[in-house]
Amino acid sequence: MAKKSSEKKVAPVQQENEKAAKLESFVADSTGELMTTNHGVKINDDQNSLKAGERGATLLEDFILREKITHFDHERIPERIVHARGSAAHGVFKVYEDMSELTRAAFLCDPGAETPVFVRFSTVAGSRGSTDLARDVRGFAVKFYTQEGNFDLVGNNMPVFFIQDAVKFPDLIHAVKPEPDNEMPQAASAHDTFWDFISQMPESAHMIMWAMSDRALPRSYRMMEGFGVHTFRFVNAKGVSSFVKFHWKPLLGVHAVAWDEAQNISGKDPDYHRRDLWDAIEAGAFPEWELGVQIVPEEDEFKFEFDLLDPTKLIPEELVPVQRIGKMTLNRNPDNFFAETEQVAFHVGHVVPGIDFTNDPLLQGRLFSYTDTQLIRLGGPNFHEIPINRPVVPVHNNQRDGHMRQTINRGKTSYGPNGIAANDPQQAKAADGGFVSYNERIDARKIRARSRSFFDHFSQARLFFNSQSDPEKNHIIDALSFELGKVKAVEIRERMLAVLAQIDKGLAGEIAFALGLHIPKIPLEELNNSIPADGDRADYASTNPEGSLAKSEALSMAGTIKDNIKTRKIAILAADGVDEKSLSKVKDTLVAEGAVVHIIAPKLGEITSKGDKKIVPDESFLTAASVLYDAVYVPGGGNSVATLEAEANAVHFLNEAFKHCKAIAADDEAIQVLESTYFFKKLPADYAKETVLREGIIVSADFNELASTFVEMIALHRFWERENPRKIPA
Ligand code: HDD
Repeated sequence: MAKKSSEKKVAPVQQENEKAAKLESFVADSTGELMTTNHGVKINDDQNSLKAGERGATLLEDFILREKITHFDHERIPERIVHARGSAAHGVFKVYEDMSELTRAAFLCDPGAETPVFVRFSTVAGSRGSTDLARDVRGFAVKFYTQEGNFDLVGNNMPVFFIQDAVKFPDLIHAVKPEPDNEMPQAASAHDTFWDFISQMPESAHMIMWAMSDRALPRSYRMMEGFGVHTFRFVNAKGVSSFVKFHWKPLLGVHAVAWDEAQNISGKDPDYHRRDLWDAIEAGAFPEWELGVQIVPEEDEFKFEFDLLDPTKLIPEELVPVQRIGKMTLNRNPDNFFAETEQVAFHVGHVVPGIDFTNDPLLQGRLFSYTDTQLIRLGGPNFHEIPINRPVVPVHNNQRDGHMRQTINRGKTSYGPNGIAANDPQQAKAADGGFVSYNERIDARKIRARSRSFFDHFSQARLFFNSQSDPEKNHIIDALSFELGKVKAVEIRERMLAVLAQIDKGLAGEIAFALGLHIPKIPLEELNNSIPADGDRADYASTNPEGSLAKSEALSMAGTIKDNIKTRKIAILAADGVDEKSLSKVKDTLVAEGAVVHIIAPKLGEITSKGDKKIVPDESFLTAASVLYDAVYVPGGGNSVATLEAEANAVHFLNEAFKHCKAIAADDEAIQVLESTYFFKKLPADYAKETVLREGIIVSADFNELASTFVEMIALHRFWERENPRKIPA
């Protein structure tokens, strides 16, 4: 008997919102149901095709076979040309205070309103099946289902972009994607075509510093900042506009992994970020971000050393502070990856009254691209009718027909003005929520050119580099040495050195050393090769002013939130004979602090503690890897310690955790296991006097002290100072 639909699982309360309720009407759940064709006919045999005799040929008449195979043949759609690999979640957004002085956007004016959101995070260059941990920019696209229609904030985890004009976007993407003759390398910027392009486009210098920094290797999507990148406009009910930059600030802080670790994670778990997001939401540890805005009054447009319309520039937070105006919480995983995550169609042009565009030439080009791409990717002009893309408010206009049209528009008229239907649907007055474009004054000649105010290509790249902590600077140097080391053409490497020398001579010098090259002297007017055929080089020369700000704290991740261990993954290494008290004392403290703890043993099944208690490990050394955890603890227990000490995988686990600068704790009894590692052997003979033996390593017989110090260490995320000198085996 088929189960009644009323028996279906009901979503928990915190997952309810208007969009979730609307999606529910499209959800199909086959629990307890009988199998049918797409036309509702019940299927009796889904194992065999219809044949002319038992051993005969298949009959064309077999509509069940034909329907099934045909559907299968058409299951794939083109992947996104960029940001192909992503994962998404549902959630809600709430503004803290009424923002109506700045914007008439209703969802930003009512602190009581809860706006449903759907957020998709992504890498940029890799294909759908590539790894999450590629060195790359991350997409951070938010669809707000507001009462005035959808607002999409289609941003990245970096506040600037590679290019200043959308006309160069296809060139940028062709350069970074795998090379066209052999489709190599996948999901990586470390190859000739990318750096060939970048080395001729000094406007990329600032973004390159971000892309080569640890920002390109997030520990988690939940620990990334997001940025709208462009300067947008807020417009209030009186028509007064101010410039606005959007920010997302993660409440878990901004954290990254090490490059060596990222490369390992890509092998051990290419779905690392996807899994992390999914698991956190399933566990009820809902990721949260505050929405921040930097506001610049219209009259201050020309007050800065850079042009607000230039997407390769940020507004330093020291000049214009970020006001936190609301909070977004992701609280529900999608039901179906394809239907929701793959079919969601973001568009930077989806704005609501109160939010408007500026003339940033990158933004202007994007306004064309996003609808255009959905036409091929989702197959026609009705992609807005796909459930995930529908607004929560009704849609009424005179657009009709087209592939896969779902709406059954009633009535005779699909034009306006009309007399037959009393002119419905009627246009909305501004007072009734009609969108009115900002009344910007424009008095200009048509011109195909770049504004001279965009030609300072290096001062913010230098500001970024100077604002980094020493470990972060080292990581940038290592990243550039790696990337350019993968470039085959020496001329490209040399050109890049000349570009980097404009940012910082020390930086360029270190990379030149790693590459075994000298920095060529290329004058500023010859660095930029992105000039029109009739252009005069001098008109397109980069400028390189000093810049009045030496440092901006907000650009470094060093000072980020480090006060909790919520959702951090901790490994406990154990074997038969483990001291159960030593294990559970620390485990309980970690779990109470919100961490996720896995017991890792030589094999799956059960281990037996010293006191004969059965413990079920979560992973074995075969399935787990140090790079998938934030910290590691080794409990006591004579036999367990002896097993781990002799277990190469356990020792490797610790060595690797050390190399990646993670917190390590051990029960005093388990000190032998640490002594099997390479890093512990180097301690002075009298090390036992202190419990914290060196940065991020604690050994103690006092479980309370051990657990609480371990928690503080894990909260610090990493002990990057361990990398000095940066030559650590694993
Ligand atoms: Fe874009 C997708 C972000 C410049 C053209 N872009 C896409 C996505 C994000 C961004 C997050 C994935 C959305 C999703 O998850 O579905 N893009 C940016 C940012 C940019 C930017 C922050 C610079 C500030 N993009 C940009 C330019 C163009 C495009 C200049 C073209 C002129 N972007 C696209 C696209 C994509 C896209 C081809 C591919 C899939 C899609 O739109 O839906 O239209």
